[in-house]
Amino acid sequence: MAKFDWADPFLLEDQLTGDERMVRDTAAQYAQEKLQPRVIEAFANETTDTEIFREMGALGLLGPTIPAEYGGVGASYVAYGLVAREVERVDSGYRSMMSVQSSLVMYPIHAYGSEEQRHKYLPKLATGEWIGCFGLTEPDAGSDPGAMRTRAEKIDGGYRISGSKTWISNAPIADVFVVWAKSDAHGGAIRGFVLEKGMKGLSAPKIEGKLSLRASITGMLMLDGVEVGEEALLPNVSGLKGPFGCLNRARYGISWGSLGAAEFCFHAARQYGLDRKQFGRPLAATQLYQKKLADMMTDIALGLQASLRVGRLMDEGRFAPEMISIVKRNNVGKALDIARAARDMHGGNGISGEYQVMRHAMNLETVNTYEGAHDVHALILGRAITDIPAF
Ligand code: TGC
Ligand code: FAD
Repeated sequence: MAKFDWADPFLLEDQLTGDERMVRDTAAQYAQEKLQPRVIEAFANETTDTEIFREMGALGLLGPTIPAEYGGVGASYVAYGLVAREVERVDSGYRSMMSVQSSLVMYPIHAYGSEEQRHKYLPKLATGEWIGCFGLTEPDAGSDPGAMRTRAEKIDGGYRISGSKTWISNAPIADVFVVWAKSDAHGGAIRGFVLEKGMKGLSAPKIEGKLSLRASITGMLMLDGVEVGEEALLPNVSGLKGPFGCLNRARYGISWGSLGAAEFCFHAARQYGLDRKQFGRPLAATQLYQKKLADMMTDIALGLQASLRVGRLMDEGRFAPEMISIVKRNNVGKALDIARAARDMHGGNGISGEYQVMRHAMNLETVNTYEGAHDVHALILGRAITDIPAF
């Protein structure tokens, strides 16, 4: 019989390859040694340290699944998920910075871009010298991106892009902007364009005063007749399946990342319950406290197994987007419940920045909404089950 390990109930460790463990260990060491000491202040002061991109790039953590020829390390999707878990164990905002760069900027340039675009952008995005953002959401088109109003109008030698995007991670500090717009020249189909900082008519003001993801900067994109050449168009995809192809990768990473945040909260609540005495005994000696810990451990263990399975299927090219909806929706929802419970189990200390559980809970509120809100993923699954779109 095996000895039970409460921190790894189903021996996830045994199911990873040596390469996957090596990437995970690199990310874990970086996250604990370099990110953890900065995060409490960064969240409190709402500051984003752009040096983080360079540090992650130097360790191969940006776009790890991209082939080496373009600056990536050709890692598996399981390894990518493990990196997200370690980074988000510290803060969802740091994982956000990394996953936008990897899944929402480098992935589309690699998957849908021309050879020139790949060589121009990917190596500098991989090192973190350039920062990227992904503009899909608009003030009047969030869960329903097909209703976007941003337009690309054909002009001599290129396009003129007009519209606005909102809630765009990394936008105010971005050098490279992957922007989705309805293109008149392509029958109104949604097409992707790669824009660059400094283009006339392009601005990215910061959204101030967020109570969530405060260590990750968010902005709007104002596109006031931005003129680009033909070379800015991503040539190899047309329609909503372009942005959704990117979202599949980012949502999958979030399914792992959110459980990293949940593990932090679970471990913190366990330790707090062992240390803190009330009524003459540790809180962890009470039945209610133990039940909460048992629920946390169970949900994390089941969620990690599910994400590992989806990651393996992605690596084999056998995934369906609905599988990703299951793990994104379930794991983020469970992580949010766990973070809220951990906050409660810390009593008054739970609201202080020092104990960190409330920061995770506040962050996970965003994670539950972006990349497809919790209920929108229920509707994606409902459509798959019934064949009836109920959006
Ligand atoms: P629908 O009719 O379902 O599909 C339109 C076309 O897209 C294809 N498609 C997909 N392709 C690949 N992967 C997927 N997951 C796909 N889902 C759909 C589909 O086959 C079809 O292709 P074609 O060739 O037939 O045209 O489109 P709909 O308009 O009915 O969509 C409904 C719904 C709810 C599924 C969708 O709109 C949705 O997912 N809404 C949520 C929006 C969302 O997730 N936004 C995220 C913005 S980015 C972000 O939040 C980044 S945060 C990053 C961070 O900081 O970490
Ligand atoms: P809405 O679509 O208005 O939804 C509001 C509520 O209504 C939700 O609870 C939703 O579940 C529910 N709802 C919607 N439709 C239905 C329906 N048919 N039936 C039942 N309920 C429904 N976007 C980007 O493009 N790039 C980014 O980098 C990016 N980063 C972000 C960073 C942060 C910090 C935040 C907060 C958001 C970010 N987003 C980004 C935007 C994010 O993807 C959207 O907020 C999300 O898709 C939801 O859209 P919405 O906010 O317009 O909400």
